[in-house]
Amino acid sequence: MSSSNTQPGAAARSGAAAGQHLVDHRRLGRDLELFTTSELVGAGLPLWLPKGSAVRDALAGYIVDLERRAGYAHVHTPALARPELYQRSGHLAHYRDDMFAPVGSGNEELVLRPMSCPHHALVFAARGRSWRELPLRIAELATLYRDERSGVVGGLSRVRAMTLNDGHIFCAPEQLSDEIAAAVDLIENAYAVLGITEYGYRLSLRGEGGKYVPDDSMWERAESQLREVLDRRGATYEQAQGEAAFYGPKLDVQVQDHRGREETLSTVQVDFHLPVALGLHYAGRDGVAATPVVVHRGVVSTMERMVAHLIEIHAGAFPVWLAPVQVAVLPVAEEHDRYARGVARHLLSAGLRAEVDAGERTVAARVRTAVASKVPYVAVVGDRETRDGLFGLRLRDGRRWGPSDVSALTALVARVAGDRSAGLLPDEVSASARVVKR
Ligand code: TSB
Ligand code: ZN
Repeated sequence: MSSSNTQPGAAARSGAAAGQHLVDHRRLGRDLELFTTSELVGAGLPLWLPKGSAVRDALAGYIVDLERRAGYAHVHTPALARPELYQRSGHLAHYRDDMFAPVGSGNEELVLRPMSCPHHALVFAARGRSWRELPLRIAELATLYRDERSGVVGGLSRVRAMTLNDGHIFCAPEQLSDEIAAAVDLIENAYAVLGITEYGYRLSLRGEGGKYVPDDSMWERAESQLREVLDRRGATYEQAQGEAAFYGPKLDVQVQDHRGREETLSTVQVDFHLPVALGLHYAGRDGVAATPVVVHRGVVSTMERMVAHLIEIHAGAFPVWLAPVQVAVLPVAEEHDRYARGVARHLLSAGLRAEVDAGERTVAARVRTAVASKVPYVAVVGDRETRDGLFGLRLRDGRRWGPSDVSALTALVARVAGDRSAGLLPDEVSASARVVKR
């Protein structure tokens, strides 16, 4: 696997060799109360706790906003469909092993979808389309179900019910390479904001056997389009036979987990098959009906796999905008509770995530808990703070900022979160003398 290989000729080196020591997200997920599992629910079916859900919702909000700005239209489609849809799309012939058995409802059978592409194709086909509407970019945070073997599921990274940051671009053949490149740009932008620096590209090609739709010329065209985009960027990439989707080759973004095992995070896939299988058409410039090409892409993967990876690379110390609790407010004694709650309410009403820890334990013990939970900012309020209305923040990295009034502190945290900055203080504040090392 190569590292940050957007640079031409970047040396192939593994994330582990580059010095990344990742922590098992399952352990951190439990310790930080992000998610849990229950035998009563089943293997590969994690329950997101409030703190994990806060991280996930921040991620989802970010990616939906990024897509909207990139010209995507978001839809909502059901996680069920009649088997006939998956018969026609080819999933039942080529992807059945990964699908749950149909569920009955009276005398009608329905399948839990393993992918949302057929549904999005029907969004395309909701009415006649013209070449003027292309590329039509349809996106959804799509809930999918895959019957992964219970032996291979674990934590959040491989699950059986998942929500994919999914999107399908319906375009004319001559728009294909620009759309692939734009999807790769979105991935690189998102990785920069999420703090993902160790990754490599993989061109996933078909292998032997009947897993793949036949039609050699289609596979060759799709593969050469992906190669052209990678080459144009000067990116290095690995190739893997037998890792394609059944409908076409993929440009996969590979990362490593805490065990050094490689997994696919983002993906961009070229598909000439689905539009034919579902009879998609648009009126071409010359008035003649033409068949679109589909680009399938997942920018930040499934919420499950991406949050697992973010937990591991940040060791639970998420950037402020993703942190489940952004500010912990600790009253020194009972008489400071009211004031502390007012501070938290002020932060909450500014859209921030704040929590009051007014437990029995000493302030020092509660500070230690907040630090162990990787909370970016801790505000301790005692006599002086309550009297003057001025207080300081202890930063996760050991620095301090303040004292200042609640409005200024709220504005500071809101700005760091709103900018989705990697750091804990805006640059010009960070440089100021009011920041002292502990
Ligand atoms: C991108 N039809 C395409 C879609 O339009 C698709 O479903 N591709 S996929 O099968 O490759 O899945 C997309 C991404 O979902 C993968 O790259 C991977 O990051 C993630 N994913 C796949 N299976 C699981 C799983 N069992 N648990 C968590 N995430 C998964
Ligand atoms: Zn798809």
